[in-house]
Formats: sequence, C-alpha cells, structure tokens
Amino acid sequence: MTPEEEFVVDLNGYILLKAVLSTAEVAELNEAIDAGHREGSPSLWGDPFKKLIDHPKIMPYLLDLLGPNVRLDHDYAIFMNRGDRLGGLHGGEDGGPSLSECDHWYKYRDGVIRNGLCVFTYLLADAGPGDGGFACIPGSHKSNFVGNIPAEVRRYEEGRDYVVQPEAQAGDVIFFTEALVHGTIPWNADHERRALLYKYSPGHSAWNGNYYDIEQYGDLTERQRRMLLPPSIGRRPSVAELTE
Ligand SMILES: O=C(O)CCC(=O)C(=O)O
Repeated sequence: MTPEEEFVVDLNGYILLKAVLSTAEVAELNEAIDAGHREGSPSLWGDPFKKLIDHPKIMPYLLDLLGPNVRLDHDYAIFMNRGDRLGGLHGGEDGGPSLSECDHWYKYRDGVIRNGLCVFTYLLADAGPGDGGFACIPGSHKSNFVGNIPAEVRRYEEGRDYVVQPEAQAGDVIFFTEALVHGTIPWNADHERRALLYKYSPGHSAWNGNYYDIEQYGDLTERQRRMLLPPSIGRRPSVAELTE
C-alpha cells in the first residue's frame, strides 16, 4: 500500500483499487457465472475464484490492513437486477447501534492500521453514477455519532450528500472496513450487478460462525491453506512469511 493509499483508507474507511483484475480474468469469472455458478461461496466455484482468496494484487493490502495472520472469514456473491433492494446502511465502529456488528473496528497506532472484519469486493460489472449497489458514508469508521444517522437515511428513503455510491468498473476492487457505515443502494441499471465479496479477519478473530472446510477445496497453495484456517492465536502460521 502506498503512503497515499494509506492516507485515503485512514481518511475514508474505504478505497477503490483500479483494474486489479485484467479483462481476461473478469471474462473468465463472468463465463463461469454465466455457466451456472451463483449459489454459495464463490471461493468454491473453481480455480479462477480460488485465486481471489490471495490474489497477488490484493495481498499487500491484506497484510497492511489486517496483519500477518490474515484469514478469510467468509465470502459470497451479490447479484442484483433493476429494482432489487438489499439491506440498508449498517456497520460503524464498535457495532454502531447493533451489538451483532461488534467485530467491526478500525484502529491506528504507531504507524500501523488494524481492522476487524474487512471486505474486498471484486466488481465483475460496472457501477456507474446512480447505478446503486455499494454505498457508504466516507469517514464514518471514525465517527462517534453513527447512532444519530436517521432511520430514513439508513433505509435510503431519504438521500443525503454524505452517503456516496463509489463509481467503479468491472475489474476494480473496493476495499472497505466493516467499521465504515455502508450498505447496498437499490440497483438502478439495465445490466446485472455482479460483485464477489471476500471478507477477511485478523488471524485471531472470526465474524462468521462457520469455518472453512479445507477438504472441499482440492489443491490449495500453502498460503491459501493458512488463510482458510479457523481463528487462533497460539502457534498460528504466518501468511506474511509466504508473501514476497
Ligand atoms: O456491496 C454491497 O452491496 C454492501 C455489502 C454489505 O453491506 C456488507 O458487506 O456488509
């Protein structure tokens, strides 16, 4: 992560990473989805999706933002067509108004950023201005007043200039900390929204109650195997030592 990217993550709680996937990678993933992969964990949909667990272009961000023992906590896909609605704005440090979100945290100390649950969203379709999809309140990962956000704004019944929908193209990745207030704005485009959400925790913690079953994955690199381990502290093998 460059110093400028570090500044942006600290300022906004999210960052748009341009062209992480090549056109060929996006096409391969979309072809697999067209062929029928739409249910369950994308990381189990075959090699092109397995590669996203530790894609070489996101590894530096994973290590800088979640630490040397980063683990994949859970992953899922979002598909939306015009008019589809999903949940409202949620998140916020220390759980915001909902204790079920208390693994959502963001800390900075002595030059190091650390996070609880974080998301790397791979976009397989463009999200143009006004299309909807991922939305957030930049900077809200450090807000002391997330409980003051009106319910109508959380439900998207009233717009506010402090809620933004980042524009992004297929192949881009949006990183965000779940400590950021964020959600899914109704989809408003003719084309289908296709997003793959790979969610990571520090090695000692878990948000999801279900851990990965490594046996389901077939061949894994040692780094991927370590990243799929259940949470622990003692004698946990480092992911960083396997990353150049
Ligand atoms: O990308 C989106 O639609 C937001 C997903 C979301 O709300 C979440 O990851 O908690």
